[in-house]
Amino acid sequence: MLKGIPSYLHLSPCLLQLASFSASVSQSLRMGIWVGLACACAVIALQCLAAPLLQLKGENVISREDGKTQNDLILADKYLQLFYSFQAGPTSRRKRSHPSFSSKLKDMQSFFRLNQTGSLNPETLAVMKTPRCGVPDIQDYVSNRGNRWKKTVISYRVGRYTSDLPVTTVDSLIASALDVWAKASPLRFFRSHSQQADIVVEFATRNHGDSFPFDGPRGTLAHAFDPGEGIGGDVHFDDDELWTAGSNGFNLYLVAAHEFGHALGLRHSQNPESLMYPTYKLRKPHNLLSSEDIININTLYGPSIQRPYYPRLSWSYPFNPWYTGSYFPMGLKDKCNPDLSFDSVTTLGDAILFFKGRYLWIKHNNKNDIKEGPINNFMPNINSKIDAAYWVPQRSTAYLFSGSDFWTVKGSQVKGRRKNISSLGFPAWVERIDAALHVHKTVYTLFFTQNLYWRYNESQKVMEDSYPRSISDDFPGINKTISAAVHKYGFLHFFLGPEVYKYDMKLKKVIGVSKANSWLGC
Ligand code: RSS
Ligand code: CA
Ligand code: ZN
Ligand code: ZN
Repeated sequence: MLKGIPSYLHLSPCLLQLASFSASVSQSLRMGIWVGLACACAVIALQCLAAPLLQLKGENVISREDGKTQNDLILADKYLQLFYSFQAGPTSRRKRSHPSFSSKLKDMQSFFRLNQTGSLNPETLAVMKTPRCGVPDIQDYVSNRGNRWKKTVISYRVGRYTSDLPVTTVDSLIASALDVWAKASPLRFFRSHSQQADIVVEFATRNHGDSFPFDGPRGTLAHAFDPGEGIGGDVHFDDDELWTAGSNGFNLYLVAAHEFGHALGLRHSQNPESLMYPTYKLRKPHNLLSSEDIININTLYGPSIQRPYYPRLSWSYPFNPWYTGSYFPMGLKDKCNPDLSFDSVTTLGDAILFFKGRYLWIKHNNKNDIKEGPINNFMPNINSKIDAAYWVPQRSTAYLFSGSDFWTVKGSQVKGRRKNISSLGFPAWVERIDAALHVHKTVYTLFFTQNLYWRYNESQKVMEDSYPRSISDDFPGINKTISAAVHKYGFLHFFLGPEVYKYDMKLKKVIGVSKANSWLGC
């Protein structure tokens, strides 16, 4: 895989040698001879981008009986080499009727929905002479997938903005464009607030430091680099275009969604209905992806995970109260299973609640007895597994999360209807919360989702701007998915499966590990 070449110019080494098409074609035509194409790939790729308008202007020097000029034939030859992986021998020794020339010509005709004659007719030549960017069609057609990220949680940030749109509009169009792919795949995107990010988005004009200058208004609108280190995955928009959120210019959401396809490793499609089609087309904002786009992203990353259910440490007979057929207390033996883990843990007044499946244990601080039973024995409206829970003492209110919804509980009364977590400021790609805790004596609630955490300000009721952040960066020693979390006795307690990590916020380190079931007196 060639790194650092925008994905839409992902050329095979052979094609790279020919990527100086525009320059070398006109030169070779002028000279009337085949020009050696042994330049270094980077230089050639740069030339390709520097002259992306591949307008195949022959000088029609040598006429031939069949009406085509020698120039047309050289043009066709080079066009097929550049865009259709045509392996050429020296022109003088190769017959134009050679099957591979004809079959590559058919490929090209098929891509442009021309009659597949395999011969260089005027319609085919006209298409070859149409201005276009250096997008190799057939390579995309044969394999629309390239390199891939070796992870599913991908960070992004916007570097330089355009002045065409307010910053907040750009942010939201970029987030929506990423969401197009998040919905169709297991990929999740989060905005990085540090310099480091997998996908860096920038608006730039002409020469902008990556050897692939933009071409001014129109022509190429943007480019993106294949997944990879450094510039890999980055997306650049030509700021000489007029960027809009509507149709009065180029729609940033549509172009960004296409570019993010490249940044995830997708190539062009020949289907005009596909988002990965190589030319700009106004589309309805919903269901941007064709079934081909979806198949291609799924082939790279697997199918989408809608409202995933990750069994953390599943209960097995006889420990699962639902398997026992009994709604009633399981007895000391069961809750003292060393493999016991909780879905969520929260304080509530002077009690601690432990949720597992649809079961609940309630332990009062100064009492040894533990109340237990199905959650709806205690909160009749709730019949679901609780993924995360926290309590805000100032309001004497608990919040219980299940999938992308949450309930507000005062006392044991469920208040109002279940709400969606988007009302707390979570973006659509967060589909469930692993754990939550309220840091007592502050206004902050921390939410944990996979390897990220978020900070919510309970007093202003806003999710703080510089979040999500990485859990392992800010809580050294907490490197696994958090099953449950609680702030108690002045410490944070992270339940990672059957273990509990006691975390000192001042020392910023784990100061002890114990068994989850020790909290139930085992
Ligand atoms: C990409 O594949 O990542 C880039 C692609 C893009 O910019 N395509 C050009 C495009 O559609 N431009 C529209 C404006 C010019 C129209 C004239 C004919 N023409 C991103 C898109 C798919 C969102 C391709 C193109 C069309 C082009 C060109 C390029 C003339 C150079 C010159
Ligand atoms: Ca342009
Ligand atoms: Zn660039
Ligand atoms: Zn493209």
